Amino acid sequence: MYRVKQFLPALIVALGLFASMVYTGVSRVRAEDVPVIDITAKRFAFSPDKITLKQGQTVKLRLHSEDVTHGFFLRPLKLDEEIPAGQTVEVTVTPQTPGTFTTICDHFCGANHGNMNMTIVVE
Ligand SMILES: [Cu+2]
Repeated sequence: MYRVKQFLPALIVALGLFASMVYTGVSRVRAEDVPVIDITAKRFAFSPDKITLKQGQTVKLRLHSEDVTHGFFLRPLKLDEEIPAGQTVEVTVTPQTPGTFTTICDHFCGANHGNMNMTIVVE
């Protein structure tokens, strides 16, 4: 009995580690398995201007600004990114609702800013 008590804390830690490893393996998509979609922002358009995602499939969006700071906003997909001038930001998204959505640039970037958008289709 004495020995069991002595090793109990170590046993609990080991079980916890094991459980967290299993949990991580089940719930997370491994980073290298996530498809990457490159999107370029440049006054006053996104390129490509339309992408299609699969419901429930995680993708990484790599957003790059070729000129000034742009926004990337789409409430239904909980996307609200700022793409700083000349920089690249990454955001992971797992769309849950099928539909056709319009992502807008919500960071004023010039005269034609209001027309800067792209379509994300979730099927
Ligand atoms: Cu813009």
